[in-house]
Amino acid sequence: MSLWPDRTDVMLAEVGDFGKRKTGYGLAFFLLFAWWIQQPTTRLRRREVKRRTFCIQALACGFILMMSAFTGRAGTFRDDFEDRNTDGWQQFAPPGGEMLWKVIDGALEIARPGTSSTGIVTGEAYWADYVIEFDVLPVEHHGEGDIHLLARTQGFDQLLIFNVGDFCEPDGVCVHRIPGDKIVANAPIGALTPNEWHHLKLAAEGAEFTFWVNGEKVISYRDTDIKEGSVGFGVTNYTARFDNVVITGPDVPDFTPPTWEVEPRPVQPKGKLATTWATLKRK
Ligand SMILES: [Ca+2]
Ligand SMILES: [Ca+2]
Repeated sequence: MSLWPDRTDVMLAEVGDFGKRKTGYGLAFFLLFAWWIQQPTTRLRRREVKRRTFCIQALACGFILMMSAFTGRAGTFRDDFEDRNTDGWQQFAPPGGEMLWKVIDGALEIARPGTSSTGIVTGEAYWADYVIEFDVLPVEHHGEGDIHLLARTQGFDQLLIFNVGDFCEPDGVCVHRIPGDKIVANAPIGALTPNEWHHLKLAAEGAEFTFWVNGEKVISYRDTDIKEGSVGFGVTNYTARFDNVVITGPDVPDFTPPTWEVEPRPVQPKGKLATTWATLKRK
């Protein structure tokens, strides 16, 4: 199932699909040309056949080089939500029902008090390697909960949740792995300070996952089994705003909204994170 709807952000899907169509047409044309050029005619001499075969080999090398360059090119998807819609995004949890995520003042806002999570994702199930980063503003902390970054998501059967909050034990970052439903890594950096913008970033490269909070690398996690899936974010027991999403990767289509501002939003300096984690043990 594609997450890209046929509306404003249809350009995203178009860019990706166009690339695949172009590749298919190029391959078909090349094979047809290779077949045609080697067809012997009554006037064709042995030397001419040799010359044409050499041409075919040279063209094949060029085509392979072109294809490897094309398929190895990483795309970049950006969303600043200034167009006031959630096109290209799909609410991941809770499934079905009312859309909880709303664009307010050019940012994606979610209000989710209580212990039930919600998430929103973008991309495709076959996306493997990518880097995602975004700004997040915890507006209200309703109780024990987290801001989530969701990676390699295949519905509820598989996902890695990089939590930042005070649900982790101790407070800070913890990685929740599904399947298994267990915490597989943590970093006691404290919860995010409310009402300040923060910057979260994750790199998923093969089996290696690296997670940064406000520019500081806080988690390196290795997982050889969770290989593909869409990407996004979510909250539990928070009201929060998300903005300035940037995703890069080999499968990611290029899209930058015309309203995109290159200047990153300032984040709080290191050291202002909550520091109560060291003494808290709740379980
Ligand atoms: Ca914005
Ligand atoms: Ca949009």
